[in-house]
Amino acid sequence: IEKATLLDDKAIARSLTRIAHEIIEKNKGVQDCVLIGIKTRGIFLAKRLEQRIAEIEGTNIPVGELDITLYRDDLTKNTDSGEPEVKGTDVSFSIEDKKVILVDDVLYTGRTVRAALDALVDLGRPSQIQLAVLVDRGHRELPIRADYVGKNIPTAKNEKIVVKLKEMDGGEQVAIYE
Ligand code: 3GP
Ligand code: 5GP
Ligand code: MG
Repeated sequence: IEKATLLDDKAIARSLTRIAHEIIEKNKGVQDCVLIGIKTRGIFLAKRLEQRIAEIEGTNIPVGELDITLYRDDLTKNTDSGEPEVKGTDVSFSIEDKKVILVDDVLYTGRTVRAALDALVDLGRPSQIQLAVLVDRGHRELPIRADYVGKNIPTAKNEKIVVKLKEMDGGEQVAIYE
């Protein structure tokens, strides 16, 4: 049951524009920065951030992809059991001594990001790893936090944040469901 729309298309666009500015500000430009999107929607968000950064700074930075899924396919039961597994990486550039900015749609327990950190360390030695998410819904189970957050959305564990992006969902919306 949909309870509320939390971000519409304009709000998503504004959040991403702000995060792009924050990335540039925090890193004093985007020298040595690379973006790596996590599986489906994080990849589209990473590509959008790259476009905005290019518009603002006039610099194109590399964008890579990580595919991380849960071992157990029981998301419909709203269980948090099952550990995330890195299924694939598509990073066609060196991350050695780079500032890697991980991008995901929703940050929840932090286990997906933990798996992503493992995969990155296997690829090389970045000088820094930062994290950008469109939504932080709380309930962390690991000491992981995001450097850039589109919107903090306090949730109950039985609630679900649905993120729709035009690239794959034919619409733009962040909504909360019960
Ligand atoms: P994404 O690939 O765009 O991140 O994990 C597969 C999909 O299921 C995710 O899409 C995500 O949007 C959705 N999803 C919804 N609730 C959950 C959840 O509690 N855990 C996980 N891992 N995914 C969820
Ligand atoms: P975590 O590993 O932090 O528990 O969860 C992060 C990953 O699970 C993200 O990649 C995200 O896709 C997915 N996820 C967790 N909770 C939600 C949610 O409520 N909504 C959506 N859309 N994705 C979620
Ligand atoms: Mg995701």
